Amino acid sequence: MIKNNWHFALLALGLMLTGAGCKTQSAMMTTINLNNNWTFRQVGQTTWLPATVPGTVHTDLLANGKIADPFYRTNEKELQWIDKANWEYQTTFDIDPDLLDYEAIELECLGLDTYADVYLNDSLVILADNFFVAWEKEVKKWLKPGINHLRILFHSPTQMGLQLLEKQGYPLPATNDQSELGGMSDKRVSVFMRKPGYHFGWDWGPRLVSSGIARPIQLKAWNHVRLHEVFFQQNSLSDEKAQLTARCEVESTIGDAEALLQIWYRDTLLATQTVALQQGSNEFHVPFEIFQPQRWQTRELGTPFLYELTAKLSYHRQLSDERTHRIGLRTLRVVQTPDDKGSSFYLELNGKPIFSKGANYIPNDIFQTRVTAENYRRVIQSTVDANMNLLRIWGGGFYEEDLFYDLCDENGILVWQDFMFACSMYPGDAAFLRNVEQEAVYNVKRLRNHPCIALWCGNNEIDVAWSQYQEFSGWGWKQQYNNQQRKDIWQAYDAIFHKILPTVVGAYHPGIFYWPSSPFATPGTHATNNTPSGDIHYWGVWHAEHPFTAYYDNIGRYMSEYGFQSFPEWKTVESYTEPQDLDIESEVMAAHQRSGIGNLRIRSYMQQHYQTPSDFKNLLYVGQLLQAEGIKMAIEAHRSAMPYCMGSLYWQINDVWPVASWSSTDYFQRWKAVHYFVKKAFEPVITTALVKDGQVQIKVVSDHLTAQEGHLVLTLQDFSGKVHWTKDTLVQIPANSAAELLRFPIANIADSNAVKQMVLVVDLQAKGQSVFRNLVYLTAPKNLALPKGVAIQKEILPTPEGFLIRLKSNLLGKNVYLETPNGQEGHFSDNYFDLLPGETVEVHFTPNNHAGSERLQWPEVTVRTLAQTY
Ligand code: BMA
Repeated sequence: MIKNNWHFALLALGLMLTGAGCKTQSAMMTTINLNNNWTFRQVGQTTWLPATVPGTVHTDLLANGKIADPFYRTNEKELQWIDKANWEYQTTFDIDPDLLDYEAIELECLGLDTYADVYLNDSLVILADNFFVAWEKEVKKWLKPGINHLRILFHSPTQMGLQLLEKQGYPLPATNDQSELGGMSDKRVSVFMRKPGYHFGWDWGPRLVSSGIARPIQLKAWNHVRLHEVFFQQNSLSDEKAQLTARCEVESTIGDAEALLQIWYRDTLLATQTVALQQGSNEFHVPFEIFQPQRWQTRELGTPFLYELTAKLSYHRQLSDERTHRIGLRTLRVVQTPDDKGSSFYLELNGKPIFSKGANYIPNDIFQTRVTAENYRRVIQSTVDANMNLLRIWGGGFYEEDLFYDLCDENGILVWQDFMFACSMYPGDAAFLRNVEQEAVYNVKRLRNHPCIALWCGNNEIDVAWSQYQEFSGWGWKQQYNNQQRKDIWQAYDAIFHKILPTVVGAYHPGIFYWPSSPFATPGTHATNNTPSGDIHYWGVWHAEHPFTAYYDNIGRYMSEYGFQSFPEWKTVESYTEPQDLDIESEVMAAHQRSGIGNLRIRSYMQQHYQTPSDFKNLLYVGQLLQAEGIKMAIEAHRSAMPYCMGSLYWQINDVWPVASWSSTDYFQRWKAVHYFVKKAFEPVITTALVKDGQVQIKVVSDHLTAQEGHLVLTLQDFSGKVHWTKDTLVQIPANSAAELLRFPIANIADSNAVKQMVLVVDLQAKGQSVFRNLVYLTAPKNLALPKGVAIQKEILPTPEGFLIRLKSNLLGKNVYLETPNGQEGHFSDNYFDLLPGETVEVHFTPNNHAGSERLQWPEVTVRTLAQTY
């Protein structure tokens, strides 16, 4: 079946074009790219239309004007026929007669979605049934000089699913599969196939079940030997040296011969070894050392240093093949030490415990083939800019493109990598389990050279949903089955998540941590909101309508999920609506709100915290503030519980389409208010203030590895800037931990009438400089007597990168919201912030796609504040 590391498929060798294919060639190896000249049609139709590869049926139909934009209004509903049909794709390519002189020629399909029969010159060469792997087949005997024909038949994934469901004999839980919308009544077929779960709908995503050529296709021709795969395995690491082994997989068409393997760090030869080749697959281990190694670090610890290492394979004194990987040298452990409460759960990087600051990550588009390199750069830049050090790739999407991991490696972002299983139970027949195993081997091998990979996790929320060890916990799934079915379903779970996946991880990525499910506590127990071990998904705020302050009462060792929804900003809503749709309950807005309780929850929390605006655009804005305040409180709660709690990953950083969701940046990668709030809450040193039961409790949190002395300067001022009370306290800022600094009754500083016109400025200073400032209100925003007559002066000046916007207000400007309604699209360095009276704030505006040289369109910037919505 599988499976090549396609990352380095296109070697930096000479480039020439031939026919449809683009050819990369050396004496020993040629790669011909087959991504051109494709056409497609629905099986049974006569007309072939141009297709893009990689791509999907939906995007090809769209490009040909055959369907309307699936994201616009309720168009998604009209497109459900697409997944019921079979589709075929074809291309022709020219083969130079010389190519056939090569000993081996392989067809490599790096990703097929999903049930695909690949025909080369009318011979069936590949039968694919897994989205998540590459397919590789020796095809020399079917190739001919001149024109060759490649055709791929994609079977309807839903029709295939129905057959598999029938074979299973009873349905399996698949909570998020929107089968009704797909016209399939209660037949949830997503779980029977190895295809991204989110294609079938999710509570933030449309149901658009694609088919297509998901990743590039190429021919690879070679003589004698090739280096199929290299893993630079780190065996030990100290300040003096790193000991490594290059595990090289070599394929050979010859037996009883010698070849030479060399390991290079740029121009320095690190190791050389003569190896004895057997015909077929060979694995050779080449030990080598790096002295005075520089370490790969997350940003708060240092720089993410990368070593570019190359393994070179020579045969008969000629270079035959090479593989280059950028690796990072670091030690990384997940530390689970029993203590008086339970067990710790934290990442220790290079010997230092680190608090995981980050988010959950989903695919960037329902049609993943149209995510550009620029999109990947932006999502990782948003991660870095928000002071995060970890993203969790959630199990309902797909194993990401190599570029994603490259960017994480370069930027010092760790990755919690789920295997692709989420919120469902899966079949346990032999074919399915074999498929899962091959998928795991392929992806673990593909990703294991990346230093960003921190751990492998079996699945998302299945352990808690099924709840094997507590009859009346979980999501009520077990009770739907008879005893035999329950036994079989659990056996399948046990086989995948407790046997196959950990075994593959242990064999192919030794030393890395495997975690069976998220959340998970300890084997044989059921994880809850307060489990003192493992990780927790806390959804009491939102699902159970707990107040935001409950974030402080539901803290575990590692908070790997929690979240709150908001609508996207106006420009994004405008992209999918018409003026008559501008009501959150309208059919169109409801089609872009996939959580059944979404609008209800937003409204009820808004009533607790804000005055609900009647104007639609203001509702979007206040909805974003609401989400921002909630998530800020969660992060502050988690970080201030350090070192008991050592991780906070909110749900979710991105979106697959324009929608109301828990995301902090929307489908167009625009920052919501919450992303600005997260950025501040994840700063290395923060103060937190919990206002509850008539008390204010102030804590400090620091990620720095050394303790420091500082001053906590509290100033209570009214909205015109008049100071009513102030206090300066000498404080200790602890190293890599949190500490309470002060706790006092509100009544000590303001009477109950005054609180609605006061803001407590909590300024932490060290060495005479402000380190972090938190503005704390002593009552909910809806109760604040926000001043009328706020006048904000605005000055805009050009800078090399864009513009500087200087703002100054006469009175408190609460949640200043800057927009460029008609002008340049771009990014504000800060937004939705409170502007204290008399203070000057500078915000940078960076236009999108600004090359630096052209004349910039002067932005038209509007300024809004919360007071205007009341
Ligand atoms: C979490 C996730 C997702 C889901 C989200 C919002 O638990 O794992 O499955 O989309 O909640 O409901």
